[in-house]
Amino acid sequence: MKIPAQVIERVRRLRQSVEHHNYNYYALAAPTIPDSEYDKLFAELVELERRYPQLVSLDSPSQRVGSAPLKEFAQVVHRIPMLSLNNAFSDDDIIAFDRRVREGLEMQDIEYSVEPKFDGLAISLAYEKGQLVSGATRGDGYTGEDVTANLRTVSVIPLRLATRKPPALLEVRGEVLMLKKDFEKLNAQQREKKEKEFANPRNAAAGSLRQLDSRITARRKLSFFAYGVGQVKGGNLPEDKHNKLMDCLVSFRFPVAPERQVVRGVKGLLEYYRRIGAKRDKLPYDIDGVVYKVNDLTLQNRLGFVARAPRFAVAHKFPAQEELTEVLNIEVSVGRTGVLTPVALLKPVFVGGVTVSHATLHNEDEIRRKDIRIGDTVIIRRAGDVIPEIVAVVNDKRPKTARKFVMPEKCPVCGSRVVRFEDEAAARCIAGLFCSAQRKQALLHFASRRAMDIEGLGEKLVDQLVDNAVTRTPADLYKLGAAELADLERMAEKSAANVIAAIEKSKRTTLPRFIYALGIRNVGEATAKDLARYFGSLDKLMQANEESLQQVPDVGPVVAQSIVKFFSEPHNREVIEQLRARGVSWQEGKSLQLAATSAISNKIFVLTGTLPHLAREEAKYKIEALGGKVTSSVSAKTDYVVAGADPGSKLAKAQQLEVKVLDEAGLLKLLGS
Ligand code: D41
Repeated sequence: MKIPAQVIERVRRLRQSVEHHNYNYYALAAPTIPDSEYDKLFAELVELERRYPQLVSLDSPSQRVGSAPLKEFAQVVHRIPMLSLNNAFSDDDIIAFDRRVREGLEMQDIEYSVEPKFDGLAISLAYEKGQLVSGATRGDGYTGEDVTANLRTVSVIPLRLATRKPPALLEVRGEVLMLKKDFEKLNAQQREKKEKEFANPRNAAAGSLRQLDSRITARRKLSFFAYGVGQVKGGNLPEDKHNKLMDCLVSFRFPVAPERQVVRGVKGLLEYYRRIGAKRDKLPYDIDGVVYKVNDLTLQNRLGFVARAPRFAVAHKFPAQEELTEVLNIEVSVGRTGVLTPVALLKPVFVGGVTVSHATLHNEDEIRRKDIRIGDTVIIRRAGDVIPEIVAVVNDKRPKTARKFVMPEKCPVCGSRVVRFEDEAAARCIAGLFCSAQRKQALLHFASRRAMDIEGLGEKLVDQLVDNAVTRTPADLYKLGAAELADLERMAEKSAANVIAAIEKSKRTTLPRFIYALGIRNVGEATAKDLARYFGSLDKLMQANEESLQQVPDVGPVVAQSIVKFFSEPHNREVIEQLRARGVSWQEGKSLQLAATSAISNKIFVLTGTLPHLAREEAKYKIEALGGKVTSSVSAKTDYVVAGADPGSKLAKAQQLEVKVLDEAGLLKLLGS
C-alpha cells in the first residue's frame, strides 16, 4: 500500500512535536501545552502508526512504552570508567581545591564550568551513528547494568541525535531523576492503591530504573540531564571547553542543566554556590550540591586523576536535608482544642543546618501509614523553613525491641477520657478547660498578638500561672496583682509591672479581636471579623442560632454549630461576664443589615498618620462595621485616604492620584456618627 505523502509528513511532524513537548516538560520543567493536548498529539501518532505499520520506526516516541520483562540485567563494562567526584563541604575545602588546581597548572584565575549536582542516578548512553544502542547504570564505575530497555522509555532521552553528521560513536553521561512534582503524583497514586510510598524522588527514580519490566518504567515519569561524555569516535565535537561540549549536546537535543554557568576563580565558585543554594527549594528537581569543573579540557587532562576521582572537578555539597536518626520515644502533646498530637522524640541530629530533636507525627493514621515504631531508625527531612518530618522508616534497621505506639486512652495531662470521633483523624481529650494543657493553650491564644495582644504573657509565664493555680481562665488575668506575679519564679519586679501594664492596656479592644480571643473551635481571625461585622454586638452573636449564623458569609453548618455550642456552655458565658465586669470593652457597631445600605459599603479606605481621637484600630473597626474595607496602600482603586498628623508618603500618593482625602471629622461625618 502506498502511503500518502501528507501522512508521512504528518507523522514526521507529530514525532517532532511530541519530542519537543517532552523536552519542555522534563528538561526545562516548563510545559507549553496542557497534558491533555499532549495526549491528543500522542494518540494521533499512535493511530497513524497503527494504520500504516510500515511507518513505525524504533526511534518514534510511540516506541517508548517498554517491552517484555527481562529475567535479569546483563553486565556492561565501561570502556572508560565512570569516575566518582570528590566531595567538599566548606568554603575552606573549595579554597584548597582551587589552590591545588592553580598550583598543579601553575596558572592564576582559573575558568570553571559550574552546574547543579543532581540527586539522581548516573548512567551512560551509547549512540552509534546517531542511534541510541545501549544504556547502562554507573554501577561501581567499572561495570554497570544494561538498562537499555528502561532508558528507551525515558521520553527526554533522544533515541536519535538531532544532527545530520553524527559521530560514529558517542557515549553521553548524565543523571536520571524524577521531577519533584512527578514524585508527588506517583506517591499520591501509590497511596490510593495502598502500595508503599517512596521516601524521596531519588528512591523513586532508582526503583523505576531498576525494573526488569520496562513497561513499568514507562509508566513512571523519569527525566534526564547530561553532564559529560565518555567514549567518542569521529564527528567533530568541541575539544577545547567543557561548556562548548555541553552546548553541542544541547544541539543534539540532550537536556543539560539550565542553571549551568562559566565563572572565574574561587570567588565565582562561592558566589554560584550561594546563588543556587538560595534557589534550591524552588528548583523543580532535588539537588544535593553544585559541581565545579575546570572548563578547559586540555587543562583537565593535564591535571588528571587521583585514585578514582578527577583532580579537575569537585562536588560542593549542601548541608544534608535528610539524615538518619532514632526514634527514642513517641510522646503526646495536648493542644488548645484538646487534640492529642503524637510527637517523636529523636536522638538529636544535625540536618539542613539545625539540630532536630522532635518531629510531629500528626496523628495515629499517619503513624500507622508510615509504620513508625519506638526504636526505629528513620529518615528525617528538613527542607527550607518547613517543620522537620519523618519521611520513612529504614526497615532493615528495625530492632527486635521496637514497640508500636498506642494512643493513650486517658489524657496524659489531666487524666480525662480521650475520644476519637469517626469522621476525624484526631483523638481529643474531652475535658475542655478542666484540662490544664488546654487551659494553658487557651490562655496563650487569648493573649496572642492577633487576639488580645498582651505582650510578655508567654509560655513560661502561663505555665507557672496555671500550675500554681493563680490563673484558671482568661478572666483571672484581669485580677492579677503585681505582687502575685513577682512571687513567681524568675519574675523581676520590672517585668511583672510590664505584664500588668500590658494586661491593663488590652482591656480596650475591638469586637473581632475579642471574638477571636475566645478561641471558639473553627473560628479563626477572618471568621471573627465576619461575625463582628454581621452581628455588630457580642450579645447579638451570643443569642444567634445556627440558622441565623449561617447567614454570615463563609459560615457553614460546622462553624455555626461550634459557635452555638461554645455560647451554650455556662462556664464560657460566666468567663465572658467576668471579663466584661473587669473592664474589657470594645466599641459595638451596627449590624450588617444596615451596613449593606450604608454609604460606604465596599468603599476602600487607607488610614495614614495619627488621628486626634480615634486609635487606628478603632477607625478601622468603625469603617469595617459599616461594610467598608481598609487596605494598607494607596492605589487608583482607593476611595478615601483618612489622614491624621504626620501622614507620610501615602497622603502624597493620594494627592497625586486625586483620591479623596478626609480628616477625622470628615470620616466621622461620612460614617454618620
Ligand atoms: O549532577 C551530577 N550528579 C553530576 C555528576 C554532575 N553534574 N557532574 C558530574 N561530573 C562528573 C565527572 C567530572 C567525573 C565527569 C557528575 C559525576 N562525574 C558523577 N556522578 C556520579 C559519579 C560521578
